[in-house]
Amino acid sequence: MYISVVGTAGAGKTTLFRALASGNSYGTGTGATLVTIDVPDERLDALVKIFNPKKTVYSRIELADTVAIREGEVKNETVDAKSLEQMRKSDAILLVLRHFDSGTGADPINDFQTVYNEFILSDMAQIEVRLERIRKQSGNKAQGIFDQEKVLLEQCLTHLEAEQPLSTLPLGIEEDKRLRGFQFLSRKPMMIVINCAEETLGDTAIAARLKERLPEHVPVITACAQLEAELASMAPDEQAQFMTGYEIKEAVRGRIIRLARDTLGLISFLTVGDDECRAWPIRKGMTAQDAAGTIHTDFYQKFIRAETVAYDDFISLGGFAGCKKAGVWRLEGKTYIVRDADILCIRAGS
Ligand SMILES: Nc1nc2c(ncn2[C@@H]2O[C@H](COP(=O)(O)OP(=O)(O)OP(=O)(O)O)[C@@H](O)[C@H]2O)c(=O)[nH]1
Ligand SMILES: [Mg+2]
Repeated sequence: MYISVVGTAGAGKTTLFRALASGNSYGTGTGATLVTIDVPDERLDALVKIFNPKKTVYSRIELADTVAIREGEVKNETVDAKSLEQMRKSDAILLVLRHFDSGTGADPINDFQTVYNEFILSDMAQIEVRLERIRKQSGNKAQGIFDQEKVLLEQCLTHLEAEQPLSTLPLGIEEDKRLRGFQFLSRKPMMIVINCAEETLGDTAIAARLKERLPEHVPVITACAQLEAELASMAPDEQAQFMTGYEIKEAVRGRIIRLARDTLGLISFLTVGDDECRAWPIRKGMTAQDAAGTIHTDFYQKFIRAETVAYDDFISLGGFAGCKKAGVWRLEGKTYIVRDADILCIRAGS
């Protein structure tokens, strides 16, 4: 799962990135900075205690800290190239809005609009270039395919011209697939963090005002990135006291990881063994065969059955033998819809 932290200049992107990256090393330099973080998983931890495997693999998030977005720069592609590349290949955008005064006042709504406009204009520019190319191809043998693409892109363009992000354009599965290659920024799921000063941390009014401008599905949270970065750098015993002192109920890292999983509709299935215990992130609604394919493409082709046990059953019944005895150990077929925290063992042909 790729997530880019974006925002206007001095919004607190790097500070939030540091809070999220805590404990994981990352390079510094010009352009985008990348870090890979493990998704904490209590269920995997419990299984590791039971199996004591040689290797434990958590789900991972690849996070990019990007360079500030200034008016006109994304649209004209003069923004830092590495940052733009990261934003485009992201599965989701984490937008940071400054709600602390850094000498020039703070206007999170205006900053939001700046970024949103840039995304919309950038997508429009991309579409116009593509449409121009399609026009030049007219008379080509593959005209039918070009015509279909043209209709779809013109539909997108009309939507964008009405200042609507592509994330709100309802499309069929095939059309959605056709658009994927363009990596349109305004079609990406977005999560917003309003970066507050310590004093404005309890202010809910700004989030409410922002929500009025947003499509319903865009989540907004408030946090103080500076406090969170400090918190993340502390020893665990200091953290509890710090959190009580500042009335932080849960560190922003956990909140954002959960938000990202919800926003992207992700769940995890688990595999266990003496060699490796692992959490595998998949999209909700995936079949057992698709899930098997995420482990190994061969498993998709040669899928026979998935031995399946729910994590809660596994724990409460003391393992596979107990589950078999209780009749909750199952052999599921190709079309079984995998549930969150299913423990799977894929049977595949050779
Ligand atoms: N008061 C306050 N200051 C903050 C907070 N978050 C960041 N800052 C300060 O704001 C300044 C900019 O923070 P950065 O994290 O570098 O912001 P950025 O968005 O990465 O900035 P650019 O990459 O230069 O666009 C730094 O001096 C931070 O210490 C916050 O939550 N509260
Ligand atoms: Mg920065």
